[in-house]
Amino acid sequence: MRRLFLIHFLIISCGVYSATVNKTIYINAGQMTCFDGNQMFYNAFNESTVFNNQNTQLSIQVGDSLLLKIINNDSIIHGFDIKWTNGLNQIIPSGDSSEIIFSSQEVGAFIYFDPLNYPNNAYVGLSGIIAVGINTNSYFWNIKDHKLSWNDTIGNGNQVNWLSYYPDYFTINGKSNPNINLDTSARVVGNIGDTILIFMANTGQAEHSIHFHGYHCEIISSSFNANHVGRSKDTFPIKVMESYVLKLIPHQTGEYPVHDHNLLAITGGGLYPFGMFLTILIQ
Ligand SMILES: [Cu+2]
Repeated sequence: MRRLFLIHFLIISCGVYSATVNKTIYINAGQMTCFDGNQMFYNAFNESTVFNNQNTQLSIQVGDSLLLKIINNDSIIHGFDIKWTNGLNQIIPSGDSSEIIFSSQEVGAFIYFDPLNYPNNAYVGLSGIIAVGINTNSYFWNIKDHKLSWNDTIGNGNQVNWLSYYPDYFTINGKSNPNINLDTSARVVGNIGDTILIFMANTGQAEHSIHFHGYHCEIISSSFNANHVGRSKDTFPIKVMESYVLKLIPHQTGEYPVHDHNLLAITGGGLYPFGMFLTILIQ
């Protein structure tokens, strides 16, 4: 009751609508099962102590405050940070927790991740998206690449040589084709004229290039190149830890593919087309 009153007071006194969003996420360890049944060591930020290889999608409005509690449910020390912010860097021992407050005055796709032992902990799963400025037609693509044999190596506490990284599994929101089309937070379904927002981040360790068939999108936020905002294109190169917010206003009906133009990333375990491949359905 007191908190509600406080929020109303803030709204009135500031003259803008802003809210505090409370969330708790858990750092879990587990196994990711690939489309072909292969398994690899994995970590993720989940909404409960039950492991799931899809990181929690966090979403707020411009000006909102995200009050985030991070609980380390893993057996080793972890960290927490948000890319392109200063001073948040947290260290969280096993069984311990930390709280942070995050807000942004601009639309954006912010990457939250574990900065410890970088990039190993972020690579084995601990990297997700905070979407700022969502609308009712918002979708989220957390893009990751994996080298199956390396995840267990890292999970066992050993080092890998990133100069020889050659990934063999590729996921969006922890899923690959065809399962990614079943993820309603990822697969765009809409109508002509809708204003659709796509919050996209590359939290893997390889570069990608996302190609839309049938439609162009306008960049409304770019983490690496602010001067690219306003560009309308159908292909979006996305570097490691880069993010975009894209606006899509469909002009035609149909079902069109979206995929990585690096065709390696449309494979899984060497098999095509079990990687970064989904479709957009406009009715
Ligand atoms: Cu293409």
